[in-house]
Amino acid sequence: TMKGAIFDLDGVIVDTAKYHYLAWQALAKRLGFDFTEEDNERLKGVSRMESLRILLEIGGIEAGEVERLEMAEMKNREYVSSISKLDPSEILPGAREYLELLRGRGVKIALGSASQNAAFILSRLGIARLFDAVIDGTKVSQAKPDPEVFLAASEALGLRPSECVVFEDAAAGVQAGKAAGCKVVGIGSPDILHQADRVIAGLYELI
Ligand code: G16
Ligand code: MG
Repeated sequence: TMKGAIFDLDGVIVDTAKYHYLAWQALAKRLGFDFTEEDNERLKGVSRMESLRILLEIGGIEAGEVERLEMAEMKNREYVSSISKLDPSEILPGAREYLELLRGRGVKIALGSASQNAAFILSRLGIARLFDAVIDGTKVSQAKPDPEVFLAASEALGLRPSECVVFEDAAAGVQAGKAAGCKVVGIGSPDILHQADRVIAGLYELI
């Protein structure tokens, strides 16, 4: 039985992908190329610097380390300005209810996100208090599909990975959860998330 639940943020609790997209698109435009919604799919669940690497590859642009850091900084400023307007109405259907249901059952809850803006987003959404631990991009160095974020989250909950269930929308995240030794519920399409133990369309299915 599940003693701990570890939630990815973007695509599971809130759709921040659209704000990431707008910010990456603005950067691409400054650099003189088009960045499509289809291209954006490749950035889901991927860390900021790896996202930038993919974006520059799409645009066929070479840039050194210092320049890359400046670009990532520019994108993040744009992104943070749009997520500053987030409010609880943007919590994905069923997410809050499911978190509350789990708490009522005594299940420990952690966040396992690649984002360095995760704590800010949870507070904007008004759900920070529902998490016993927050493991995010400020605390881990290896990006999903590396299991680090989920190993750290289960440890922070004082549980073994095998006692935890990971909820993930990205293929790399599902892979990371399995590699950590957790059970994984994929959120999205079974075609993409076939490595998950179970796939659902959204957390509303579980309430
Ligand atoms: C999220 C998004 C990614 C984003 C990453 C880093 O991951 O899915 O697109 O690049 O965080 O975000 P930031 O630039 O805010 O550090 P997750 O793990 O919550 O799905
Ligand atoms: Mg995600």
